[in-house]
Amino acid sequence: MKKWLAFLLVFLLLIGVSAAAAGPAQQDAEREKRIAWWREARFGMFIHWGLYALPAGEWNGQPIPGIGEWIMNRAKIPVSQYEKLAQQFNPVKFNADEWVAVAKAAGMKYIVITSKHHDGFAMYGSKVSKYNIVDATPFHRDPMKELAEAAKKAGLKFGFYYSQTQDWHEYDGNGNTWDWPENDPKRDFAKYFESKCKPQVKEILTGYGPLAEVWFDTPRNISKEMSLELVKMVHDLNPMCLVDGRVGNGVGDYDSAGDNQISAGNFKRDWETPVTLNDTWGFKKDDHNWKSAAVLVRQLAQVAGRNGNYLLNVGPTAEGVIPAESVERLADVGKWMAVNGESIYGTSGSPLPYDFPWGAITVKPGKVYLHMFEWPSEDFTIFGLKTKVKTAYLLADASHKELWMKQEHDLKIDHHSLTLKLPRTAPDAKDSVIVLETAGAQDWNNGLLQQPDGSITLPASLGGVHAPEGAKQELRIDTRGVAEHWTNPKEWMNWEFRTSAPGRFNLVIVTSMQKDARDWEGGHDVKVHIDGLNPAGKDLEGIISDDARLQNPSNPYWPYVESRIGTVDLNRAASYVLTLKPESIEAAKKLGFTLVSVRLVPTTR
Ligand code: JFZ
Repeated sequence: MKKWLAFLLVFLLLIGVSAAAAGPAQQDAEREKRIAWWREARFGMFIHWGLYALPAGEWNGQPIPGIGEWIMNRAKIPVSQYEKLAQQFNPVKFNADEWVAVAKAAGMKYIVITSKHHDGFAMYGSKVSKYNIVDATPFHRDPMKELAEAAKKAGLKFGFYYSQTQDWHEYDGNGNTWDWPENDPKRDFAKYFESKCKPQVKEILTGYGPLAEVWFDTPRNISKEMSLELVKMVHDLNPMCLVDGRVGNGVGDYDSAGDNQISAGNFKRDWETPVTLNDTWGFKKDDHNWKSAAVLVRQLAQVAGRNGNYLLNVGPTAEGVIPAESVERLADVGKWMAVNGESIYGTSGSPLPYDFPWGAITVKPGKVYLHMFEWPSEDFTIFGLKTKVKTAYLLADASHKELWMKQEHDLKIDHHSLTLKLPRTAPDAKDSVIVLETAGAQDWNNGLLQQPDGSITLPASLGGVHAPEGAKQELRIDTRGVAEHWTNPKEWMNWEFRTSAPGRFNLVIVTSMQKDARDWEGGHDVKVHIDGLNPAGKDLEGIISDDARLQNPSNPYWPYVESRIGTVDLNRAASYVLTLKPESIEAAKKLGFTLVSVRLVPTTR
């Protein structure tokens, strides 16, 4: 064989081997490229639009509880009746440019819209199934083509939601147990996956321009092989297209929080939370429980402060109109973003692993953004920033007039503090942003520190979790930062923390209720021991009781409960270790000890 030919064959073989064996490092490099725009964007529009907008939460004259897009499931509407909705679906007021303009005015950088939700109806011109908006409705247009083009024209990224497992229109799909028995052995999900799911995913990937992401949902019992197959299909057809975490089995490009869930802890990972403007994704004519612009802005800042993306949903009507209340609130958020967007776009999460009662922190190289939800009535102090602050100013002040500040380092206890004098009134009651410009890379003391208000918060998400020697640990901290499956009193937690202002403290334990305050379990008998007291104090013991309710700043659907355990003297500025050991845990409801945090609050407050 000619030498050049042999060389060429070896060269091609080497390329083939290296490409096939793209190891984790290369996959990571590709993901870093793919996700760069998404980290910059931080804020997107979710759109749930489908046949369910017609009944709009009512069926046979009866209101159907729950989220609007689940009406077929909640009212157990047979396919034969539900599919008739297609004949009435004619969104003549749909205007793609208007929808995109609402997103752009809000400061949103990407749009993700339902191409096929659990009801099985395709909102785009599918060749795989006639059950779609072009073939089965009097509209006969493909609104997804119009929306994809409008988004591109406006410079917004565009992606599709696709329900890869649930399909209540199909015998072999998952989830319809009212037309066909759930355990019918002839139902074949693999057949559905091959004949509808994959071909439709290919359609949305190839028919609407380069997608920014495919947002899969409710993986349920899908196999890891199937999840990986979907990821491979997306990345083979469009290497720059992101796949969300709900593709299942932990193989998405980023993590997906539960609906309206604002994650806590491990700030370094990429994650996104989908949030409703009211209490439903799909339009419901009687859902008027709209979140205020202040709640939306604060949630956006809270999520960005935890290194996440905020995907805020609108549910257009069957006529193709985004409800006025949604448009109004998004416009208010957009006014805030027009002034403060720099503190959200392209930022990373707070370097400090705990929350602040006053707001949230986002950072960029050389800048710290303090999001003040509560405006201090006196000087404002923050602990833990070691890096020199060159200047501080209000982001809303175009002149960047410098704020008076004092930065100190108490060498005796290695304690860093920064104090700012602020104007009497907040520039924006929703969230006023203070900018700290720092010299060089920021260095923080990210341990658990006593705060300027004297309080000390020990979050469950930052505690040491311990199980008895050799036993399988059940207690785990979920993405909300709440302890779950803590039903074994032999499992315990501890935290190391530091004080800078000695004193007497009320010891309070915060636990979480479950969604919509539907459930909570108290009565646990807990013991608290603190190492580092001099002289050594006695242990505290108390019962987790519903002494007070706390609004959960991260999520209005999951309220907190405060239980007072006792008082303790921390009479030195020092490091301590607090150990929390249950004597007994009530678990009749299988919820157990849903710890959120242990708090030490000065008795003088
Ligand atoms: C799913 C859908 O069922 C729902 O209709 C909507 O599209 C929403 C965005 O996603 O609902 C979920 C999915 C996951 C969780 C909760 C609701 N979860 O992980 O807690």
